[in-house]
Amino acid sequence: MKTLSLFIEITKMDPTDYVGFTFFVGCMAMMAASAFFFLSLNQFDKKWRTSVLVSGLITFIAAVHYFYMRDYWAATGDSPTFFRYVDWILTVPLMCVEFYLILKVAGAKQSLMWKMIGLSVVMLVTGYFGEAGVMGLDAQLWGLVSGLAYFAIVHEIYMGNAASLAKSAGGNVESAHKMLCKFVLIGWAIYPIGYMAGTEGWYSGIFGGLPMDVIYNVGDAINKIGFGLVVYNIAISETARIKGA
Ligand SMILES: *C/C=C(C)/C=C/C=C(C)/C=C/C1=C(C)CCCC1(C)C
Repeated sequence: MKTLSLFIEITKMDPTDYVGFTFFVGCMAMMAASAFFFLSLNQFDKKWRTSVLVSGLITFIAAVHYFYMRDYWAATGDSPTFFRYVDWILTVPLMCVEFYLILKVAGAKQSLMWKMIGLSVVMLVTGYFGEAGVMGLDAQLWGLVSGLAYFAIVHEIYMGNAASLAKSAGGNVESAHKMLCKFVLIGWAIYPIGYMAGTEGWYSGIFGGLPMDVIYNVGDAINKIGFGLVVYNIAISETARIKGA
């Protein structure tokens, strides 16, 4: 009889390793959410399937990155900054796409989507430069530029073209848009706190010492899964409305 030996390396987890723990839970949560969104697709009217599909893609892309980040952390004890930003640069623009897809029924143009995607890329690339210490500029300056791009996104969805489209659509579209706005204003504000916890600056006295990765992991769970559920909800109510009509 042949014997097969498997070499699986499993690192023991320290029960006080909250970073490792939240990476682990993050893997499961993102995976479960993806299964939930993908398996629900058939129940929606065609018009709304793409939106829920994108919700699933966001959590699925995050799940894959979380597996990498969990292993990276377990093996090195360092923050997986690179994987973190690769994840964000793929998923945050997809969240901008969600705004566009929801507002499309109200006549949103692709230019709105590209504007938001552009701003989100500026926000993330400058944030990465700050965390990675690129060009000798300090983290405070990169963080400031990133923060300005973030405010430009907030401005667009609360006071710009996106806001007026949502208002003109009314009903479910308007309330879903408002909910997503709150995720961006409150949920996304978690990230600059993580950034200030992990980099040096005037803010170090306030946020220094907080666990950056735990903050980012909590932020991701709230924003990726919660945001997806808002989209799932409008898909349900709009499907019911279309069928009833
Ligand atoms: C799923 C991942 C999401 C929703 C990530 C969002 C990330 C941000 C909103 C990051 C924002 C940042 C600032 C506003 C300033 C400091 C640098 C960043 C990149 C952490």
